[in-house]
Amino acid sequence: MKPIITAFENSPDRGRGLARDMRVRWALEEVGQAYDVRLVSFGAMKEVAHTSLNPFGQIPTYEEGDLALFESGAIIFHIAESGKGLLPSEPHARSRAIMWMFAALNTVEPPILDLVIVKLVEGQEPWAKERLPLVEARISKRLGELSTRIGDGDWLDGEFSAGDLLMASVLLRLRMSGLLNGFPNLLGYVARAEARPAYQRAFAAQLAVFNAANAGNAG
Ligand code: GTB
Repeated sequence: MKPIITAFENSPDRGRGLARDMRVRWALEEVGQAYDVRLVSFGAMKEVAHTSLNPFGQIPTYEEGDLALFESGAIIFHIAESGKGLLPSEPHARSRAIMWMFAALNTVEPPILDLVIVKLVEGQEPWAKERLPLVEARISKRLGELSTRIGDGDWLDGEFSAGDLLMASVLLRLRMSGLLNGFPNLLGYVARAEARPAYQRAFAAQLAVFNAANAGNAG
């Protein structure tokens, strides 16, 4: 059955692939699963038709028959369980890949989200300038730890997995900040992830949505 995901009707990231439908699209492309997309506006996200799928009124959601999921990590875990290359079959390697999924979402992503908040949401607060270097230092500490662990490996633990998909998605959010630049192996890691054909297809699909929504707005 073809799943349906939700995505921004007009993404505030301007098609840069930073919204969380991108990681779900990428996972679906990795396992070769065709999907449909239902686009939602910020208003529609808060209406019952959507909050019955995601009580927090956010994208992405995932519907497959009578299964409805929200939370990108849970959706990707579900997709990965289809057994088509996002989770190793050897039990210990599989557990470690799942561990890296949690590490991406629970340990690496939170300070990165703090950076988005301090820059975009709290940017006008009188204390924002003082908070920014503290947040950046916390991110750099995490990046240093991750960089040491990855070393000269291609991926986090052997073959590419759902752990890498989530970790690379999380790190990509940092591109504009320049914070990755001090870690050449993480830059290489992210570049390898972006070069994957499945990533390219997912990126093109979300960009097409943004371009269609904004056709005629140029100039
Ligand atoms: N933990 C949830 C998950 O992983 O699925 C978080 C989902 C989430 O934050 N969804 C955001 C959303 O629906 C979109 S992705 N926001 C609307 C709302 O809360 O009303 C976050 C996002 C938004 C914008 C950019 N951007 O412009 O660069 C990047 C990422």
